[in-house]
Amino acid sequence: MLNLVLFGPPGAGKGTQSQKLIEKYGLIHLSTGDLLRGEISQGTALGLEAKKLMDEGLLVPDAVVIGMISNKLDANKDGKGFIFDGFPRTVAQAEALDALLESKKSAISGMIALEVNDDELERRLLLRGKDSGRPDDANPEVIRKRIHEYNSKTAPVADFYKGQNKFKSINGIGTVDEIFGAICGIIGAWKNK
Ligand code: B4P
Repeated sequence: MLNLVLFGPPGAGKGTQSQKLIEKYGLIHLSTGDLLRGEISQGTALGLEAKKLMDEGLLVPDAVVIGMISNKLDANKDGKGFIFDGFPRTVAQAEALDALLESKKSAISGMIALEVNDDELERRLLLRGKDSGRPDDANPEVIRKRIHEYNSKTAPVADFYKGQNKFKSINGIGTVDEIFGAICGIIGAWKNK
């Protein structure tokens, strides 16, 4: 089973690369951002609570996203593995994910981080905001808040996986295919271990 955490700041290209990885490896894609946007579009109580925070560029509470991921793991027991996209975003989420997987006799294979500088992130997200309709992509102030949340709460998650010897990082600037090639190289090395 291949359980991959795709990591990086907002706009690093996690969602973009996930689409290509699903096709190549047949993995199940678990994006907490997509799951939360699904709750918002259905108008659930969870979605209404999440929307306020997301529109401000803030993280949603750990218990909410951990509960969503737990449900999805239970609903997809027989897959070839998972891509965790945008999750875990805090150390508490990383610890909870380890415990959830351990209870299913599984584990994270590794984390791959996409490195992109702040100016490029802001450029990409503002560009996407022009036609995505995502309120959190439309406003430079909200984008900067998301990057700040990443640096203060999410970046430490990399140390969590470094401590387990499961961390790799690559340059997230380049063509989508170049970056995909670098990710596949790392996965290939894990599979041959
Ligand atoms: P997410 O939905 O996870 O989104 P993201 O971080 O903005 O984007 P991603 O890195 O996937 O970028 P993408 O490939 O789309 O989070 C949204 C919000 O949800 C968070 O701010 C938070 O409030 C909440 N949330 C989600 N998960 C949470 C959690 N676990 N805990 C708490 N809160 C949570 O790429 C971006 C753009 O760049 C696209 O337009 C793409 O076309 C472009 N791009 C991609 N690769 C490129 C390349 N190589 N060159 C040029 N452009 C590229």
